[in-house]
Amino acid sequence: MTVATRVLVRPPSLNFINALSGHPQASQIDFQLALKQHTAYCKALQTAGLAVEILEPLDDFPDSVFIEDNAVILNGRAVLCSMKEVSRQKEVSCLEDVLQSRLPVLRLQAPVFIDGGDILQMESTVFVGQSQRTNKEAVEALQSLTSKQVVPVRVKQGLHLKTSVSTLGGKLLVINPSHIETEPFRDFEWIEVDEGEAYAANCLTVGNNVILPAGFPKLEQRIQAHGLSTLPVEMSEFQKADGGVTCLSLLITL
Ligand code: CIR
Repeated sequence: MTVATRVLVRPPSLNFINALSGHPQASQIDFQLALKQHTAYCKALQTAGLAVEILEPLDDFPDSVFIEDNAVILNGRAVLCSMKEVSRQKEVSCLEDVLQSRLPVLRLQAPVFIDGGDILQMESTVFVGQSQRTNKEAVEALQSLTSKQVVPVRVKQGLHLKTSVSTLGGKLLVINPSHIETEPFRDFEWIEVDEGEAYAANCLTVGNNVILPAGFPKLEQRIQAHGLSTLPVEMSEFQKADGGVTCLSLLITL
């Protein structure tokens, strides 16, 4: 399994309070608290062993903190996403230059629509959420770029595939089975999140460390029972903008 050693993050800009969101507390985002939480998140990435590169905040793009959605790193190449949300499309162009100096870059175009939050990469399979943001054309486009099997997964509720499934490494996943189709994961073992802990189904594994939102003790204990270390981070302000821990970083695997 290729392990990421570098990660790109983009701190929230003042405009973050206007992020797209269906969350009932979307209008109550506290920008200063979001900044503080973002800094602590970066520290957790470092603790997990990653070299963290902090990009410039983008004042014009409220959702640009969710950098995971802008690109997919596949086979040592950066695949720039064709994002369905008009307000997010130019985030991708802003990232293009940054990525071009680091690895080969290619860009997907409509009729493909894809957000990085819908892409879950495992050892020999790439799972692609079929969500409000990512279509079947994205499955075909990614299949033409990798020899891994590319498998569509129906997202029944929630924004993205990875809102409801995360890898813990190897063949182990965390899943919220009420929000996504589980049949495509039949060859995997998984921990099911409890009712009330659905938000923690989005967590970020780096080697033996799992970064997860703070306040979900049942899941945390079950992850630890698998011999993994947990790094809880406060995520309240990003949750109000429909984002989770994976959304805040772009892992570079070469
Ligand atoms: C959006 O609606 O696009 C942002 N407010 C949230 C994006 C979260 N990203 C992710 O799950 N990968």
